[in-house]
Amino acid sequence: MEKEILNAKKIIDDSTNVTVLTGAGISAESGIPTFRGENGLWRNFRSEDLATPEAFSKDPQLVWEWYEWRRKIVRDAKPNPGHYALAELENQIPTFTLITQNIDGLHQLAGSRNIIEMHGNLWQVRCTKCGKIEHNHEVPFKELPPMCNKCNSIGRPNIVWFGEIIPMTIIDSALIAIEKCDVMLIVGTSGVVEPAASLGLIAKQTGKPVIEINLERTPNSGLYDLSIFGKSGEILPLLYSKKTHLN
Ligand code: BJW
Ligand code: ZN
Repeated sequence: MEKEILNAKKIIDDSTNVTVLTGAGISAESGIPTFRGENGLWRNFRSEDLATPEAFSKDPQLVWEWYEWRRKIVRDAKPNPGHYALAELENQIPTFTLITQNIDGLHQLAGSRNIIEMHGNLWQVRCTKCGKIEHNHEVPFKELPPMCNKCNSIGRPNIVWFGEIIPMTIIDSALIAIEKCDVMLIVGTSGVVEPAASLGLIAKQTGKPVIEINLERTPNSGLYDLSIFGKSGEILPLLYSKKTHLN
């Protein structure tokens, strides 16, 4: 593993434009359950049963209770060394883009700035009728489901569910970041949910080196230039040179 880490470090050191894609694995060491691990279950429901517009139409209360449970976990969580390492990398590299599938906001808390949230944000509620988006940090909610303060219709999480389309502006920004980067890092994602799963492959097809950091192999592992298996909170801090801003 030491050899892979040195190789990855060299590629990153030689880069002036880095794009990173993160998934639930980077927040695992902060105590936030991943989706496809055994800890990803809530009351015996899988995320695929709850993160859909159909589940919300059928039982909005149930879906909101799931999100309320997750909001409590995230409220009590702190960024871990993996999040901080990416924030530090952003300080050291002239152009840096962080594409995340996570909705937990821990990258922002760690200090990352240029972030593209592909799947939305846990702290935003969107009105199902007028579309107004409100920031809401209540845990627990004063009323569940939360209602729109403009038109009093039911609110939903401002999150992209299965079968829903990610706004084109977000996909475009992610593709531009990939097109312009010198290297792409893929951290803590199982690589099964599209379209995020294809981003690393797009980078690869356009000739960019792609480095994966994941606890275990994924279906895409063999396709990348370098795979480093282990905890992202332990590996990411090893991947950048500890430069001061003066040199
Ligand atoms: C560690 C670690 C440590 C642990 N250190 N690592 C093409 C083919 C087939 C299907 C589709 C397709 N295109 C679209 C689809 C349908 C669907 C899809 O992809 N389904 C698949 C399951 C097959 N995609 C969609 O519906 C998307 N919409 C779309 O494409 O619209 C157009 C369209 C619509 C309909 C048909 C066709 C086209 C929208 C996807 C939205 C995903 N939303 C979710 C949930 C909502 C958010 C929420 O409530 O949180 O987002 S799903 C869930 O999975 C969540 C995550 O962001 C996402 C990805 O999961 P992630 O991050 O990879 O987590 P895990 O748990 O899977 O993996 C964690 C990894 O970390 C593991 O590998 C561990 O080993 C590792 N790990 N500890 C490092 N310490
Ligand atoms: Zn409204």
